[in-house]
Amino acid sequence: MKVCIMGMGYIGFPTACLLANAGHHVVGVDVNTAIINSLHEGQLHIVNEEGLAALAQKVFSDGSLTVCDQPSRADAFIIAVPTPFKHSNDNIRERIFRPEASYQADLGYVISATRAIAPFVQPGNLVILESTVPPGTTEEVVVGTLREEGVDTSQLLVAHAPERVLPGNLLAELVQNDRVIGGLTPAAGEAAAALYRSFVRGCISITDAKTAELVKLMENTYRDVNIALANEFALVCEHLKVNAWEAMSLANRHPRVQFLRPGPGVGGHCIAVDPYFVVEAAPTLTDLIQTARRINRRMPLHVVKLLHELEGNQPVQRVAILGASYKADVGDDRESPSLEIAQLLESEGIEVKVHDPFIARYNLPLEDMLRGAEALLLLTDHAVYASLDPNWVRELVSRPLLVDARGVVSLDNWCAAGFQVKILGC
Ligand code: SAJ
Repeated sequence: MKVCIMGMGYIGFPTACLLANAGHHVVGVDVNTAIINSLHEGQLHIVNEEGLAALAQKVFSDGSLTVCDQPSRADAFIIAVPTPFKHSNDNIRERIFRPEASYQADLGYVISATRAIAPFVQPGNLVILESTVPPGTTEEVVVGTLREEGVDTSQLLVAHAPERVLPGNLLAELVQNDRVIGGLTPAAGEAAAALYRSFVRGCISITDAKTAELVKLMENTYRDVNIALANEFALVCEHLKVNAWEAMSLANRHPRVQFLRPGPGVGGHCIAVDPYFVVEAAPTLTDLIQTARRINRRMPLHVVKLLHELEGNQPVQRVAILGASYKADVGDDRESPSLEIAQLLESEGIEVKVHDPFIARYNLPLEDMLRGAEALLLLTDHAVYASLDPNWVRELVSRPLLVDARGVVSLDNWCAAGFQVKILGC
């Protein structure tokens, strides 16, 4: 089958490689010509993903995958483009305190990708939306836009096929994870499922499009609410002078309890975004979801408060942040709490340096950014930070203050090296 995939991002590109490897002829399309050019030069724009480089090299060299900036006729079209939310204001405090219902889904990329394929869509083609969207988008926006472009959609097979992959384990999860596929008609669901069965080894469940759209949002909202519960108990434990990490570890020994981990906030373009799509669909029925978002969105303020408690009556002027990425051992700073905390500190006139070994612009020599720092904030639990030698760090900083927002450092070792340490949740 010939497949045209719109969006060569961290979902579209690996999916294109897997479909090509499964015997399809795949054309990958992206409007970002820098991505297309780097792929033509054999350079991947997605790194730290095991097996992806080798798979890409194979499907490019055997010609089963080609990439360009324009769609073309195909038997199946997959739309895998971003669906961020609209930031009405880049003022960090404004963003933290904005009401939940003011966060709207930005479907601009979905609409433009749909318009781009319209001239090439033929009766009988399969059109699949992979992007995470508010319930109803597949029918109202994808089919609606195709109709606006003059396409007779009555003969199309249209479906929604959300992904569940965890960055850092993309290929394995795209192949192994179960998948939910929702068709606007049963035939569309079956046709989409048949296409994904060419590389998915997990169980494929077929339902209708709106159910599949909501299931995806439910999965990520579930995670956001449970992270908020962990964060709220971290605040309670600080108040009661209980070690939250010990308490949650003990609570998790219950066969039906599974606390997630407290942290400096929720980043990434999924968990931090998708719950708002549910709020947008049912603003008066989502008190818990909105409260959880508020709890998680305000964690960066709490980390700044921990720093100010640690500095006492000698305000710090230079802070070093360990970790720009929104989560451990990946290089992605979208909606990252680390960068929000940096903005909050800079708004107080504090000089902030950010280090991250997974993101090129922050991958400066660690000792250079530690030198002279008056306080360290460990905000991303990259494995490399958990193994830092506190005595080596002590030699570099001008004041031994550490806030650990991920509960990963050894309190005894850092205190023995002369640090005053605040651990979130303790
Ligand atoms: N986080 C915590 N505590 C935790 C877990 C996560 O504070 O216990 C924070 C992380 O530090 C990060 C954010 O939440 O800032 C999101 O982290 P994540 O581990 O949920 O990872 P994502 O957003 O990369 O992936 C999620 C996954 N969804 C679920 O686990 C339900 C993934 O399967 C989805 O495919 C992905 O969203 C997506 O694309 O929707």
